[in-house]
Amino acid sequence: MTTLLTVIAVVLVLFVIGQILRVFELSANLRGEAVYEVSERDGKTQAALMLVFLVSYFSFIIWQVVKWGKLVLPVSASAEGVTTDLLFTVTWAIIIPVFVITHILLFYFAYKYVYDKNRRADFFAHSNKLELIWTIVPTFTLTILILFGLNTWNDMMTPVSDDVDHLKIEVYGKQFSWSARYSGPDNKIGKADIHLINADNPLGIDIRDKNSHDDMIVTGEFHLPVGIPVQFYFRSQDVIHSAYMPHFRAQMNCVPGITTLFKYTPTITSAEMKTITGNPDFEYILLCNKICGAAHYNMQMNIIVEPLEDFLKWTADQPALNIEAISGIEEEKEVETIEAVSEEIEADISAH
Ligand SMILES: [Cu+2]
Repeated sequence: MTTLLTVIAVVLVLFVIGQILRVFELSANLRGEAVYEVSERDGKTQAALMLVFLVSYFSFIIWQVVKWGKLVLPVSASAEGVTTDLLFTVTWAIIIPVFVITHILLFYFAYKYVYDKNRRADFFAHSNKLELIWTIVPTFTLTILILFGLNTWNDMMTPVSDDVDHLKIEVYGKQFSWSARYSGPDNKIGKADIHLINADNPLGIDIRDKNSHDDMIVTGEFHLPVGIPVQFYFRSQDVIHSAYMPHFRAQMNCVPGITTLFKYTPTITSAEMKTITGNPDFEYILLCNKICGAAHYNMQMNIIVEPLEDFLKWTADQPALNIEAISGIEEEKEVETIEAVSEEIEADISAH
């Protein structure tokens, strides 16, 4: 009902505006004025408005930088993030001057070259020199930026080589929580299968794969040792989530049915970052950065970066994977394989 009343009110307001304009038009006709002709005064007003817009537009931008500038992330807490930040800085250094200069010229020229009946425009059809400049300069700049970006991307995406000491963690997203699975002493994450998911085994871990036996699952928060490369694997149970770790400049989609990955090396411990930011409550965080449903905002997990000794102490305190619970359920569940079904059919046929 409210919607209907609102629609009626809007229609009536539009109708009244239409009628008022019509009255203006008729009265101007009576005075013998040409309503649809742009007068010199109209032109001057528009030209002045261009300058007003230019000033208010830039004032608004400066105000935004001052007002929200404090929300900018602190220094990158990962080695790879430093390159990502540099890529951003270089991009800003190029686009900010271009943005400022083009916008000042755009509105200033609209003001300066307002219609003047005594002025004639130059006829200027083509210039090969200009065409070359505005084709080559952007091509060259963009090629450098793209190559730089690709290089940074490859750096984060190439898996850590097995020759390098590193940690493997699987980040698992589901509506609406995260869990992290550590590979354990063998540094191999065990296989998982969506068909094995149940209340005792929410990650669908396949315990027939021996590599899974020493895996360790944590929720709420997960820890990382400083200075050691971490190879992340991402999975999702239901919809697309996005694992976003802003302080490490890292984000990756978690897609049901496939495993995505990236790596980074944390370089600043949580304690050091508390000093850097001057905030004793500071915590690194993993967020979901994909609107994945009603409680999307709830999908977060703290990340604690600490020296290796503390990390090892923390891992020792974590409960091991509950293989009994997982396997108990597994035995009760009879998996219907194609072979079993065809054997049944064959037995059925021979019985008749
Ligand atoms: Cu999500």
